[in-house]
Amino acid sequence: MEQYGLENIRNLCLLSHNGAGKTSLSEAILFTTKAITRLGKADDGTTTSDYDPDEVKRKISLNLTMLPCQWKDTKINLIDTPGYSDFVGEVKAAIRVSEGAIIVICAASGVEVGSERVWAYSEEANLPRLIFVNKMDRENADFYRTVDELQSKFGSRCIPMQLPIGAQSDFQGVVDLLTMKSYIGSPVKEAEIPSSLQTQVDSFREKLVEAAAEVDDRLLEKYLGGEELSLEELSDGLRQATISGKVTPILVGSAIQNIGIISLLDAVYNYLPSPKERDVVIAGDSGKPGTIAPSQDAPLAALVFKTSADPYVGKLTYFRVYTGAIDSNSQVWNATRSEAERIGQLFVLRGKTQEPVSQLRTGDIGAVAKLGVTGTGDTLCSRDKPLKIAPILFPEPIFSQAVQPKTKADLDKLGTALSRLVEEDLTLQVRKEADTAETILSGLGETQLEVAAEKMLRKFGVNVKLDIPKVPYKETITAPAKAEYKHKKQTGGHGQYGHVLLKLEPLSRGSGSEFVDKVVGGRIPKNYIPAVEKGVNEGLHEGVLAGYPVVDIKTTLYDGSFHPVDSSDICFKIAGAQALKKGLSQGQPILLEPIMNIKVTVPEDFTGDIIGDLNTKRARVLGMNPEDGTNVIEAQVPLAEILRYTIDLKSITQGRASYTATFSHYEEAPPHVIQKVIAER
Ligand SMILES: Nc1nc2c(ncn2[C@@H]2O[C@H](COP(=O)(O)OP(=O)(O)O)[C@@H](O)[C@H]2O)c(=O)[nH]1
Ligand SMILES: [Mg+2]
Repeated sequence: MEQYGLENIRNLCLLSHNGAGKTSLSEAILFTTKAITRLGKADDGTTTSDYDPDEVKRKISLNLTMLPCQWKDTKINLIDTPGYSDFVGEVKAAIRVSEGAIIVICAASGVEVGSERVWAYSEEANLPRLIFVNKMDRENADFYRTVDELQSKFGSRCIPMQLPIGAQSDFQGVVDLLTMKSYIGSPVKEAEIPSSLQTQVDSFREKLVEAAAEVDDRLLEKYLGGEELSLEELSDGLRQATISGKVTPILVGSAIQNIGIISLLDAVYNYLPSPKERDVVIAGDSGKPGTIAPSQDAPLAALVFKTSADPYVGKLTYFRVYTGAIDSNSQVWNATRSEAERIGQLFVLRGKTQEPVSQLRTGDIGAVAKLGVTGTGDTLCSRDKPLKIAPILFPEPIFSQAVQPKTKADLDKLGTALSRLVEEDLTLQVRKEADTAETILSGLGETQLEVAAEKMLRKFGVNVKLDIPKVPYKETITAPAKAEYKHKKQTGGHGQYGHVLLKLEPLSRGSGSEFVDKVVGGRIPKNYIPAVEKGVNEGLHEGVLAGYPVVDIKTTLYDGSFHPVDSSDICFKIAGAQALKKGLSQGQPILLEPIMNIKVTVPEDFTGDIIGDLNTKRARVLGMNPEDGTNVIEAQVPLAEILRYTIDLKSITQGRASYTATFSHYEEAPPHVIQKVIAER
């Protein structure tokens, strides 16, 4: 097995809007580097990357996929990622373990919202990147329009280092502005620069040379002095500029036609950093982050960035080594959980293929099966020198569905299946809603939850239906009321007798419920009082309006009577519950609904549309804070109105907005809502 030095590794993720061609490009890269011998097609579900049955079925990527290959003397750990916003958890994990990224842009569709999003993520992560303008062969492909759009959205640092030769059905190849050579066709042939392109080539080369010279004073001086810079100097300058983020080189090609791939690989090789050039961010002592240098000689530190669960293969743990090395059949220390972990056979994954390896060294990425305690985000290290690598920050769930098992057998296996899913995808969360007795699965969007449900069936044989969650309404009274109930029965032997008088009073919102015993003179013996309270409390579980729990109420037991032989706990419990029911009906009951605080972050142009939509949702807008180009709208809105808000927001803004919601308080529901809820009950 070949081992790669730190300088000879590139951990590289492909990022973009869904459909720009990442998966097709990853396939072309594997083919060009001879990691595979047949070029699969995304549309046929035959790519190395989209091997998962759910991906094949939907013809989109749902998971990050490791696709290592070799270019020259360097190992490229290529990571394909999904473009849908529902799956950003995978994108975040891929970015976290990469030193560089290729942002793929469709030459016909331009810079779409998903690409703006991943651009922002790579900015956050300080990730050097290249832009690949793909699909130059497509109808409507326009390189120069795309470059203008890139520069207006991401700034003038986006600079072409190639120009296309021809476009659409006439797309033939690329001109490299650094080497000043043309490469056409597939397999690629070197050619003359077409004379028709000369003016453009000269003008774009000028800009590239200037940008490459600017990062280095010595080069700049030479350049300003009118001296010609050598290819090596230019290349060095461009490398520095790219790694420092001052320049993002734009390359061009067609994944489907396998054009521009060699130049792209050369650019990855020449201009993107190796693991050696990035310090490792660790969670230092006392929680303060620090950095350490990546080193092969240091003790082991590896970050787990993905866990996949398979009922047959078992659990597969993906990790990246940041310092030291990890060996097959060894023992390591999980610093996150403070537990030892046995490592079996190590693998390098390429799509679904697992290649066994004996060791993985600094900078490299691999996987291991069947770990015991380890989960995504954990650090594996040496017990003598424990440390924690800064964990991956995943977004909080914003969309929830109720999970309903179809049969009793499905119900029995539901818990296990759900905990596996949540282990695999840290953007999913499961909880039991006590008030509605529903199991709630939350995530980032509808597609993600649908895929999760399909996975449960396919992998764990659990059949579920997803539904909009019930709103946990509550009930209360608005007027004081008195109620009396006498439970009296004469059957055969000795009878039943319990008699109570209750006073009910409304309490302020958020007070809960209170029970007070004001019985005097032993009119109900002390030992029966707890039974009355129990009856009242049970009665409070189901209100008289629509069966929702009753809150914010004070119940006073002030009188009653008993029978020396026929009275019992159970009789007083029944009397308490029944008296409460009568009292609730007389207390002008109302329905309370949960109100949420929401914060919507939206581009300024959409502010009006968002406010308009919120107004149709019975929202109270509390404030607006403009922040360079975006607006943060704060509002209170009933939960019932925003159960599908992610979907609404996406359609209003084409995915340009995001929001968070937290519970605020309960509030009286308006009459039309009460009527609807009662009718549904
Ligand atoms: N014409 C053309 N189509 C492409 C090219 N690259 C990808 N596609 C098509 O674009 C669609 C989405 O491709 P895919 O690789 O799945 O995109 P991803 O979502 O970014 O992974 C598929 O129908 C591909 O066949 C290209 O270079 N030229
Ligand atoms: Mg894809």
